Amino acid sequence: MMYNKARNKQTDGQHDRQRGRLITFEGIDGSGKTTQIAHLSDSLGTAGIHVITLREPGGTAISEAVRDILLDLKHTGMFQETELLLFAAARAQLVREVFLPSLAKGHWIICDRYYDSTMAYQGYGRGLDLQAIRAINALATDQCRPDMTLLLDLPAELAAERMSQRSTAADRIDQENRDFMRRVRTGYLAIAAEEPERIIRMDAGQAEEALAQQIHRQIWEGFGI
Ligand code: T5A
Repeated sequence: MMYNKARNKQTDGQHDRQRGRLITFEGIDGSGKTTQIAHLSDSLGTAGIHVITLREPGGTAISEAVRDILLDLKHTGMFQETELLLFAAARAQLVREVFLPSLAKGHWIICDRYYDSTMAYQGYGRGLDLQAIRAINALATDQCRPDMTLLLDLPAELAAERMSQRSTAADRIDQENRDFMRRVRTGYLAIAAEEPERIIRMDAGQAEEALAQQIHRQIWEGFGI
């Protein structure tokens, strides 16, 4: 499905940041977000559009410190509610310190994960109350919504296979079991069905270059580049 430019203009009025653009990438662990963000950032740069690339949790000194707490393998005793609120805390800082001022200056931002991750992981994955998460997300984000979200959709088995082939060590959430990641994927698909104008599902099982070209087409078409 191609991104609906006309529809998105209506939601732009939600915040005073008309000039910048916020693109987010979502998907289960190992779905290829980091890889595709690098391709997109390069191709936008070649087109003369400078982009800021960020990741969640992270992107500010405070948010990176919260990330360390969240992903530390030692923290096996973390309660689900603590986890939810820490993700929200990291996000609240990122939105106010980086997103809103940068978007107001007209910068483009690509962010690896945003509030849809919390709905998918803490909501559908952990089973925390979805309405409560929506309210917490609203507070954390100050209604700053992405202009477009690319959901890299991949079966949990394939993502796990890719992760097992790379050299970096697993973090606390990487270590969740396959059923957890299946529920997260189901959650993402449900979220995407609720907001088809914003969230574009991409087949992340295809080859890296082919997916990069599809994403390129979506962005160029969606933003009239
Ligand atoms: N989290 C996060 C929550 O629970 N709630 C929240 O609110 C938020 C914001 C973050 C963790 O926190 C959780 C989700 C996560 O578990 P992270 O380290 O940032 O942790 O983890 P991820 O975002 O999942 O990042 P990953 O690096 O693990 O996965 P990516 O970026 O999706 O995948 P990528 O690009 O690194 O690719 C994975 C491997 O596959 C290969 C790559 O070379 C790499 O080896 N690959 C491909 N192989 C074949 N074909 C392709 N098309 C490929 N594309 C990539």
